[in-house]
Amino acid sequence: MQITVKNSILELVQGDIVHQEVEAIVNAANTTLLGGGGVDGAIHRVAGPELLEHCKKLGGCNTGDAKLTPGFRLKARYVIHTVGPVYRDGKGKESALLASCYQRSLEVAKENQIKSIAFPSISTGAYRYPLHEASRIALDSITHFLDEHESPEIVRFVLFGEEAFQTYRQTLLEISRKHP
Ligand code: AR6
Repeated sequence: MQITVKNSILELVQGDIVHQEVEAIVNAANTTLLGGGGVDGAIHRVAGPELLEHCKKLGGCNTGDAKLTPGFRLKARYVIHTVGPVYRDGKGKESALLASCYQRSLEVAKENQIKSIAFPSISTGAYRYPLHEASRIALDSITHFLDEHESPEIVRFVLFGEEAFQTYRQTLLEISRKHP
């Protein structure tokens, strides 16, 4: 499924982010940037040990921020590492921090003239953000950014599994009424 926002395409696919042929893939990392499970583990496994060596020099990353590295052995030329919030009860800064992950990743992409980018569903695995709420924040942040900046040309969400895909699909259908 895809929608057009200004000059960009926002699309949803079900699959594994490490196989995406885009210029940059986004990693759902932690503040150390030294690897972990989930998407982070999968990306490091395919990128190879050079990625960890490179990340060690970055001095970590704050929650809600994003940092760029090469993709090493990945098909993607770059990895943009962002750190999502750990979900507690939704009453704190979780939603602002999650929105910031998408915004900062897209800013980093723009600064580096990246034309195509793939995102995983940040914070909805080990960090336990409820999928439906997270999908709304993710897709709202991205459509807002594309509306204002008209870059990158392609933003792809890569959802791992049927439930995540269907949840994002439903949310994108709701949003697409605002971007016919
Ligand atoms: N491709 C696409 N999506 C994936 C993949 C994949 N290969 N693998 C998992 N997902 P998570 P978080 C989905 O836990 O919640 C790590 O240890 C998964 O189903 O990867 O932000 C880090 O080092 C879920 O919907 O990231 C941090 O410590 C979504 O990606 C912590 O986990 C995010 O799940 C970050 O937790």
